[in-house]
Amino acid sequence: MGDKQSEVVLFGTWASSYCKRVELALKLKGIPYEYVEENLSNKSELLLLHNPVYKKVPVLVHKGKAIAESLVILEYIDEQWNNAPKLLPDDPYQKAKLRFWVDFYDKKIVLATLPIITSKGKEQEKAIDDMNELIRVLEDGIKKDFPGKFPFSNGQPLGLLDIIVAVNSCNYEAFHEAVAVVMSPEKTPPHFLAWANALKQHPLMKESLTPHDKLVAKMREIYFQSPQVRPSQNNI
Ligand SMILES: N[C@@H](CCC(=O)N[C@@H](CS)C(=O)NCC(=O)O)C(=O)O
Repeated sequence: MGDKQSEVVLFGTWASSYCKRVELALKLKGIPYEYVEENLSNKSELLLLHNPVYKKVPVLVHKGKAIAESLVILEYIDEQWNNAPKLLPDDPYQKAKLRFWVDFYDKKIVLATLPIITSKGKEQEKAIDDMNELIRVLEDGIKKDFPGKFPFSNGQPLGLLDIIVAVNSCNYEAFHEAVAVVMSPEKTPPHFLAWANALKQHPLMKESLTPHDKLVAKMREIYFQSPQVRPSQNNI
């Protein structure tokens, strides 16, 4: 359980990319924290107390005060510990643009995974094409709004958008093995693919990514629980 003495406590669950976002931001800023692993099928009283509205992880507790929702938490971390590396740019317009693409990634691209894991065959192929089309929109948008910044490469400090993209896209090989090939040189816009690969090589990602086999097992569990995918009695 969360030790009341710790100044920063993160309530999370290991397989959640939303929680990984917060973990990465804390590590990137060098903030010491205590981690509390939640069992989502039996949530702790502390989690329900700290996030009574959504009852979800991640929750960050700083000096006894709770903050919920990963993107809110990331902005809080950047403002509260405003040492380098900065997760958001200082310039208001650049900041607004960055927030726009983070929001697009969160609302469109993350959610586009759902039709892929709840389908198979032709329907799944269509869902994969739709996902790559959204990635193309993101890639074009970033090129336009942040000229010369693409590809965000190895060696550069990670920013908010890198974190958001990294926690999902760096795992693409596990997703391929467990569910289906979504990102490939044939279908995926090249700069985005190069970005995902560069992020995967970042030392922090290497240290923080869930081991491939553990993730494949979890993704398979989720995929085969999906009613559209699970073989029905009639199909056997
Ligand atoms: N919008 C939230 C999403 C968080 C979320 O969906 N958390 C999941 C784990 S990945 C959760 O706690 N689910 C428990 C539940 O829905 O009861 C965020 O960005 O933090």
